[in-house]
Amino acid sequence: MKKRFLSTLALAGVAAFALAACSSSGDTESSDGAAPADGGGDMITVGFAQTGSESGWRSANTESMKTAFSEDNGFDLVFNAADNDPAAQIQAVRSFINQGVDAIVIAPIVEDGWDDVLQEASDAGIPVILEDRTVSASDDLYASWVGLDFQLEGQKAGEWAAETFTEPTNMVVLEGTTGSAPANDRATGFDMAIEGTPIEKIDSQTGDFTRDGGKTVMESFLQKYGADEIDLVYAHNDDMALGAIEAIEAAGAVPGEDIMIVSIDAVHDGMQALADGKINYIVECNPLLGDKAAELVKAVLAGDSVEKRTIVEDQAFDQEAAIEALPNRSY
Ligand code: GZL
Ligand code: ZN
Repeated sequence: MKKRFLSTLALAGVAAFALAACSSSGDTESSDGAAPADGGGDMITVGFAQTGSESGWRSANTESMKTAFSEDNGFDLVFNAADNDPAAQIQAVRSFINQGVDAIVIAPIVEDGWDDVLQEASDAGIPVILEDRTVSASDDLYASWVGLDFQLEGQKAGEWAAETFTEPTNMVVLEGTTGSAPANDRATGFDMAIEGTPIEKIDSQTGDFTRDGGKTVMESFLQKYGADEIDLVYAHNDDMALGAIEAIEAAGAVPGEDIMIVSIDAVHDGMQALADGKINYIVECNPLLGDKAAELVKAVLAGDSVEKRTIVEDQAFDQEAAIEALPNRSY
């Protein structure tokens, strides 16, 4: 907030005193002798526009971000969760610009529609860092993105399916939020990996990354085709897979056996279902992006040059690996 504060003071004609006071505190060590968090000793005000709270993954990601953007780390965090509503999320970013925050972090619900508000942030001299999902706007409009390779996640899930299903197979897909980078790219990667295999996608519909969405869509697929006609479910995230498990069991079929399931995220409840044999394979999507995002904000505000893209590594789990990994996972 210091930048905006000073410009206001300058207008009020008390610039000399305020500038001197601020720059001298900027030069001196903080009280405990350690170098101030952001070099200037002042708190960095960050507006964080989160998608909402649609899944277990999102809770872990929000936790990671709030931990990293703490007061102890030199941040004053203004947090907004947009309840999976792209218009509300853009409104939140606009309000951060009007508040004159020092930096803005966004986990963009959908890829498109960001050009105008990102341009407004740029015009206001407020750097934007993207975390998790990304946008289709030009990368001149944001300082950096830290996230995951969603297409590779889809590809890994598809490669498992291609290896596992060598006979004619009917697959249904529970898609993530329509227009989101993970939904788009996980579909692309998976479809490429199963090209030429006997796996046929008989239906595909969005469950919006939520358990309820996954359950409702799976119920409609079971109504439409009957459990016997569905061999495989590809869920773009664990929460929808967990909803699908409920629907499959309610229909009297056995998830992981009669109808096999491949999913993405590797959140705790998904890994538990995998350990229990109700999901057959999960590709991880690492939600712990807070530290890297905070590092990028500090570097950008300090005027350092930063990588435009930072991709965080993912791994994949079968049942045995899930049983082994479960006790040590933090989310
Ligand atoms: C992926 C993230 C997705 C998760 C879902 O990085 O954006 O959104 O896969 C979450 O669980 O809702
Ligand atoms: Zn994309």
